[in-house]
Amino acid sequence: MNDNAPEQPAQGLTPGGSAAIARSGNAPAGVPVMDVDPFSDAFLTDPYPDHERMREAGPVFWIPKYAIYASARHEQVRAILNDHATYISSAGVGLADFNKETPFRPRSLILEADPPDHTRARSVLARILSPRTVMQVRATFAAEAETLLDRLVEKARSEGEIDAVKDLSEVYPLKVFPDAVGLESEGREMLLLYGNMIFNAFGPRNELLVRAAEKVKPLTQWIMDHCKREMLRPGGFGDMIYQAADAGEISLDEAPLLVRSFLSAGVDTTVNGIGNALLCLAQHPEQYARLRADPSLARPAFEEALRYESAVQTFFRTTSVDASLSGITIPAGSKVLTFLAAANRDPRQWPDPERFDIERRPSGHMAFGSGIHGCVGQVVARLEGELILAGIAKRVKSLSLAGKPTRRLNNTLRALASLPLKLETA
Ligand code: PQP
Repeated sequence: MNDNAPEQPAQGLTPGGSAAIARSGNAPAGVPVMDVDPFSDAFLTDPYPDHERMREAGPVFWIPKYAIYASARHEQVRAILNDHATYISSAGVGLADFNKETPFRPRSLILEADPPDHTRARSVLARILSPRTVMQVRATFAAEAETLLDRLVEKARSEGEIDAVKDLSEVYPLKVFPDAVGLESEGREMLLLYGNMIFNAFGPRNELLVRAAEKVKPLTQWIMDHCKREMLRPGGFGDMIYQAADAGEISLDEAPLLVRSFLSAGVDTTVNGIGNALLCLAQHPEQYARLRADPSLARPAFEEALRYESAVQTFFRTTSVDASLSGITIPAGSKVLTFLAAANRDPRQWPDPERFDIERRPSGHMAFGSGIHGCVGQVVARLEGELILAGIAKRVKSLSLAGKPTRRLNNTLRALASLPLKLETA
């Protein structure tokens, strides 16, 4: 029996579903069992009480609903992510096991790869997204933040409030990152729908994924068209991938797939990183007051928001061999779910983890992952977060909720649909 088996196959998509049917839900002996569905609406709406139960259950536990191993503690999540030979990515970093079923799209050359394939792709992207290269877009990113925030303050003055999601956290990443990649302006909103689909597809084939996937065909076509060299502004991040192909670092047919990684990963992540940070600050006025008094806290404040409300909540790995973790044997070929966001509030790692404290300097948080797959875009992500928070701190005396924020539930992302804010301006 499998209550996760959908009645109808989702069009053009099979992640999660068939794998869940094939797996047995029998708990392995000696492993704590957690009867949770980390992809249910209730869990995704407020994951934190369940995170605590999971951390307390043990260093590693079993989730019968999906027949997977999982960890919610910092030490084990970090250990898993840092042992890429045992816990591989090439079988997919979602629930679907690529060794048992075909990925719903050609697999990513960086996210869903192991060394040595991963190493080549990674070194190209790491150079393009390095502190050195990103420094060259800083002035442009800063100017765009200023322009947008000036407009926003005007809007807040005339209308009394803003929606920090529709007016800010979606607008800014959708402008600066695709500009840096060298993508045309027309049709960019597609990236939000595509991101929503991609991050849902790391979970099971539940309602969230089926609904996101209904729109997938036209999206996929648009994305693949815009990965072509002639669609990308010369000198942008996208074109730089083709230059790496010219230099023989990757092949010419790998280039569009690496551009696809930019388009998959570069918007919905920072949209929610920024949205979550603004929510944290609105909910903790005393913390906003400290940022307001010292805008140089923008960067550490963004970092603490990543720890406290991690935009990317989970990732899977798959064991390549029988693994042993904190005394528990995980057989080869098992899916292992890492709860990044739960590790980020593990009291074994963080003093007073439930406290949002912008001066904490939470180094070692798992919001960007860890190890060889640790976020290659983190320099860009931090830049965007810092510029928005610093720009707000300069203009806004205080922020407060003007209504109840609403969530956009996603199998992987902690995402907001709306965030009504009142801005008291100078
Ligand atoms: C969190 C790569 C990275 C980035 C891809 C891909 C998709 C998503 C992400 C997740 N990602 N930050 O398709 O290569």
